[in-house]
Amino acid sequence: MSNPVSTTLEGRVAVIEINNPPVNAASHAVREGLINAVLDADANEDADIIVVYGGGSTFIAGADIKEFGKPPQAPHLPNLIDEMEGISTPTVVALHGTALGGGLEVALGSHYRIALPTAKFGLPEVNLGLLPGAGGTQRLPRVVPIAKAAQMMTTGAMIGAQEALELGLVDEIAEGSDVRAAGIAYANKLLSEGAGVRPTSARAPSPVAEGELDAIRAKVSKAARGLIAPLKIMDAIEAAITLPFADGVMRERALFMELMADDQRSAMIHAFFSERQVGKVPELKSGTPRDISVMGVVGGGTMGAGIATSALLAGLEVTLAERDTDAADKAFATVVGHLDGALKRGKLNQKKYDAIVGGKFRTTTDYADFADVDLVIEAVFESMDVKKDVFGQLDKICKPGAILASNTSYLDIDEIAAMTKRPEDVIGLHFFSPAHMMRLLEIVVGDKTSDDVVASGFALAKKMRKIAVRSGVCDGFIGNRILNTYAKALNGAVLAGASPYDVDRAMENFGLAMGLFRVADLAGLDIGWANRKRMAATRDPREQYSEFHDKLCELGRFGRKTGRGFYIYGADRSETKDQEVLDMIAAERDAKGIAPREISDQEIIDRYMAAMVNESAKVVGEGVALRPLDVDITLMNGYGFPRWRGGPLHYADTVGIEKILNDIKTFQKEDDFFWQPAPLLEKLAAEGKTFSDLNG
Ligand code: T1G
Repeated sequence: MSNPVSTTLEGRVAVIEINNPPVNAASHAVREGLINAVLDADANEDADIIVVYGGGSTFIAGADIKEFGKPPQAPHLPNLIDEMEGISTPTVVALHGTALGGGLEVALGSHYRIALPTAKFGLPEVNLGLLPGAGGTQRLPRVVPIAKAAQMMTTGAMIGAQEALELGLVDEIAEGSDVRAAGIAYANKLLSEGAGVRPTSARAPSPVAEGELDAIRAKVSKAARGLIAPLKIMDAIEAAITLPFADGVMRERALFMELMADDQRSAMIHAFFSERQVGKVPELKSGTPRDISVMGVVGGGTMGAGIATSALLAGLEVTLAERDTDAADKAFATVVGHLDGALKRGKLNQKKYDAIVGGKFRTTTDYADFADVDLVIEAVFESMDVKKDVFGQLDKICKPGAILASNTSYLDIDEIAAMTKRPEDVIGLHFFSPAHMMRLLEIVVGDKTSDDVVASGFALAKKMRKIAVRSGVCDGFIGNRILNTYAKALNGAVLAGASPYDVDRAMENFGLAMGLFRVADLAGLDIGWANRKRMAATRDPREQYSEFHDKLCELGRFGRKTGRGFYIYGADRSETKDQEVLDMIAAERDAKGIAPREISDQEIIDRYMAAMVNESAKVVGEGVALRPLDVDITLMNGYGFPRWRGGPLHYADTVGIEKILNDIKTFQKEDDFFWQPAPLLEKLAAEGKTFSDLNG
């Protein structure tokens, strides 16, 4: 492999360029090339100062994640940075793009830092279940305030150049966009000022007030919810404050190796690469995306308004239709409310806001206004008849080549497409609520959907900054089909003896933000009720159906929105368990002759995971999902499955497919109809293979 690092001499300045596209990851070749270039420049009598910068679009965006889990090769990044910091020639890093992880650590090991105005900085190792392992936990607290260092490392959030300057993380912000020229100019300025070496490690850590670290640690551990890296980061920061630099670095190394060996690391790296892999679908090779700059939205309810907002934030023009003017005005106000929030959060600037509210966003009560849109998406009531009627009308109105999309979360896209003369232009775009916040988008491909239309869906998702997952057609697609299945398994656990509150506790201790019954109350129990009614006619009589959900709905208890569901919701935002729910369940057990028994939290999780993995294996086996990673991404980004477990199928590989299969066979004894092992699961077990073998 050619050396990705090159050096040129500009006057008295040795200019070192790193070129390892696409993100200048600090691979072995980069590390080797960089340390040699720096030591050569230090020894070069013609060079009085050294500039290091990244070729292409960014400075080093971190260690090469693809090398993790493999035998580490010297030079190691921590040693490279220590050597770089310790030389006698002043070094400058010129920063643009994203200086992340090991990249920011290289910058912190340099004596001076200059940045372009658009540069971004971060230590996102925590998002990989790791901590900054090349001195970052020891050097950052010597440059920025402790609270900021902790916030940057425990959240992985990036900061911009202006904030970095104010914090002292960078010394200067250059004008223009030529990072190489900026670096050289700044180096010459430093030379003219007689600037010398300035090792960060020689600085004292930023001051910390009495009790400040404990207060930060308490906040961090509350937010961690089972992820261990943030707590290890706090241990490393404590070392930075209490130990000499060299000892602090040793402590960092030990903590880093602990995390490297932990399952959470491989789970989160699986999530990182899967999020980039999931968008690689066959239709992108054969299909050509159509330009989508004008969108129509049918329905201004929660989903319609959220979709419109997300499209507007992505720069599209949007026309939203409602049945009458009142409803249209209400939808307009809802969308503007979302935009106000985006303005406050800095996700939208005033100029763009004014352009949107001033005309890029319109409402109507006349479908004829969709005649020229590039794509129209319906988000109307979840009924096949209503959707068929809408698509029949859109088919007559929309221009040739317009894409007709449905936001249905369950219904048969092929049946909807059959209502039009252009089924090849029909696709499912299943957004998740709130659609302007949730990143997941299921792109549902019908039998006749053309490759161009699929490619257009993925291109639109990228524009809307969504993580798009390709799904085939089945009831509930990937996510809701799997949700329905593990919900049935957990309802079964309730009838067998657990309470809904036991189930929620077990799931939240497992790492979910909310358990099944809390989520149901938040989403509204009437949604599930409508779906169960829809399925009633085709429900198999062998299914052990739990009735307590329906009983609650018949009492008008739909959860938070009615102040009562599985929990009672007080005006003071309090939430309490409801004895009436427990009585209702006990009555159903009596009626069905079920003697309740003790169900441990572990058994609840075993049932939850066995049902989820089994149904996921069916979804992959049937080709509804392209790969196991598609299921993992769907459940992590749409159903709150903990990222540090890597998704249900990564989890299954971690605990062993045998274990899952044995659990299914155990539960099968009490319900042979529900617990049918998926053929793919049995095949993988028989062949000693894993789901990751199918991810390609
Ligand atoms: N290593 C290897 N490959 C990487 C990579 C990395 N650090 N970063 C990105 N890629 C690949 C990615 O898989 C994709 O590949 C392509 O580059 C483009 O990425 C010791 C331990 C930089 C903001 O966590 O956040 O340093 O799919 O699609 O949207 O302390 O990539 O094309 O084959 O995401 O423009 C810390 C991770 C590492 C940053 C660019 N660094 N990267 O976003 O492009 S740990 C990170 C990102 C570390 C040290 C430790 C983003 C980006 P492919 P992309 P993008």
